[in-house]
Amino acid sequence: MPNVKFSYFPVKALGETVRLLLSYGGQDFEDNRVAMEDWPAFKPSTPFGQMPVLEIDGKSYAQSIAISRYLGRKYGLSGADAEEDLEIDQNVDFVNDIRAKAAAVQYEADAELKAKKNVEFSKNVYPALLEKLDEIIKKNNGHIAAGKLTWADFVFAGMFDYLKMMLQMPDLEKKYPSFQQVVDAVYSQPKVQAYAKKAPKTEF
Ligand SMILES: N[C@@H](CCC(=O)N[C@@H](CS)C(=O)NCC(=O)O)C(=O)O
Repeated sequence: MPNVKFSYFPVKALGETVRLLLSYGGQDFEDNRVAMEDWPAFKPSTPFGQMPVLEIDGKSYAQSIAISRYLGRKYGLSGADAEEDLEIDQNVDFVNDIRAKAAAVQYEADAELKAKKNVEFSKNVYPALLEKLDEIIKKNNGHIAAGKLTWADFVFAGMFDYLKMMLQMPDLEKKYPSFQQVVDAVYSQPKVQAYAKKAPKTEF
């Protein structure tokens, strides 16, 4: 078994998917939760000056989606063929687009503009995107793509709390029960469950 160390801030956000996938794969790993005050010293040693970073036998890899795709392939969570892989990538990109749109609003520095954008996006942007995602999940029997459990479900489940925070929609799963179905499909996996039980509890 390779020696694996995973580094990310002490939150779920863009890192939890990798922790969930490593757990699903039965891979022992050092869960290196880097405190904000330790980040400046660690940053220059990372591939792109950002986390998450996955270190395998001393070699560091970055980019959360690329790492997730790699782990998905490794643990049998990819598509059955190139077209299913394309569908998985497509729907992961769509989920990520929703997150990025919401993040752009939440990270807006001007408080007045942020409040304005929040109202505007909640009314005119988010509903259509979330309804489309709901439709996709329903069509895929409670999964993000390919009608089965894939690494795309792990991407969604891992970032779900973060997504809710970014969208400012704490009860998102009540409006879209299909979203909870995806989360449950991942967290009901015995090794993921074992990880979640012992992992530090974080808000997002
Ligand atoms: N595209 C990258 C984005 C990574 C990213 O935005 N990381 C943030 C935390 S979520 C970070 O490292 N911020 C600290 C910094 O940029 O100094 C990925 O998906 O891994």
